[in-house]
Amino acid sequence: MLTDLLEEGSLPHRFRALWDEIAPIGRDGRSGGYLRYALTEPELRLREWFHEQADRRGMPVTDDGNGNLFARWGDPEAGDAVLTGSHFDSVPHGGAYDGPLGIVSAFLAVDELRAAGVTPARPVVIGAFVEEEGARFGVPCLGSRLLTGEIAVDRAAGLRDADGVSFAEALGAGPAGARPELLGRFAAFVELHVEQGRAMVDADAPIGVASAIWPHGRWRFEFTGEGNHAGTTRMADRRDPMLTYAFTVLAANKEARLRGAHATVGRVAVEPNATNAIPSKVTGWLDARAAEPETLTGLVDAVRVKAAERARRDGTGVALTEESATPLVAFDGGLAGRLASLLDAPVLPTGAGHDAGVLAAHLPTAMLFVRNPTGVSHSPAESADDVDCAAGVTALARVLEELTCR
Ligand code: HGY
Ligand code: MN
Ligand code: MN
Ligand code: MN
Repeated sequence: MLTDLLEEGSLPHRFRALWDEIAPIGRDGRSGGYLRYALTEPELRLREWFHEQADRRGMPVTDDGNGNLFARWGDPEAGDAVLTGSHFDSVPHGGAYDGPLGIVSAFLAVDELRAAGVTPARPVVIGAFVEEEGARFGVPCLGSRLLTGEIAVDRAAGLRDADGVSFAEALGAGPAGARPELLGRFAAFVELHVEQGRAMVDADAPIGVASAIWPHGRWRFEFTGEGNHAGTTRMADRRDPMLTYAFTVLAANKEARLRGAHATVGRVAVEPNATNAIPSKVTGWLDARAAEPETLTGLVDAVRVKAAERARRDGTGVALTEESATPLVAFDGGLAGRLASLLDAPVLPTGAGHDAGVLAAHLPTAMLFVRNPTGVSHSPAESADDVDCAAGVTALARVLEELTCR
């Protein structure tokens, strides 16, 4: 076993031992990626694991009524808590580290502080946020948006997965929505996350601190045409939405490159989805991101205009709906600077969205990144070295001590 290769009792060894408890949960045998959709069997098992870890440490767990879990260490009356943690859910066939690394590291950081005899002057709370990826119900950071009141309860409750199951049904109750009395008891939030890129490799640093999250969003394009027989319909008589869709994907790619932005169409639905039928409808989801808000707006507008122009030419229809949008998140500069100097770590922006990006509008928030050797994420190939993960635990422990004991 790999664990035998690491020095017995060392932090990398302890990280690996705890990590191996969850590594098999939700892993797809064929792709090696993870199918940990919110509130489905694998993620529910991870929630049970969360309760077990908290129970083992005498940390009471509360659920905010939105599907977010919170485990507390320390006296709740001692003051506002320092929140840490992340999410369990994954994108389809996603990586092992995106999300769970922040939760496993938080439990180990509490262990490190206890072993050092630290008694926090204010509580430490470990959070597990529901549906961060939006892979099941379509809206990313659904749990943190509910907690902060950023999404209407009715809209969240009615979101449905591919099988038509609503979020409320999956949760087993209508989400509680905004919990200002709970949110108000947090003094700060620090999310540790595997880096989703190669900046730490390039900086030759195991740990980094986030400065900002690029503005980004998701837009649903619905292309409609005339379903017909693939074999008997002349090319000149067709109104084929697949053509308009394909052109729009190419346009998004070109417009993004022109602007130094990022555009991805990774999900498409075709009706009736038959090899020998011209589609009647093609739905494509655009994920667009850019360093500045005006660049993002310009990109989406350009793609919308190009799609409409092509639709006129193809005799098809096109409808565009914004499904979610996250503005530029500039993390608390004072906090980021304080943590960067504490950890002697570089500060860098990210194009990836996080629950920290939602909470940053409501309380002082920071992110710690753990080096990802290849930078690959949202893929079975996502990885992180145990030694770097252990460095992440140590960094998080130091940050929690800094924020709870001073
Ligand atoms: O999509 C994102 O940026 C994040 O990983 N959920
Ligand atoms: Mn992700
Ligand atoms: Mn994530
Ligand atoms: Mn996140």
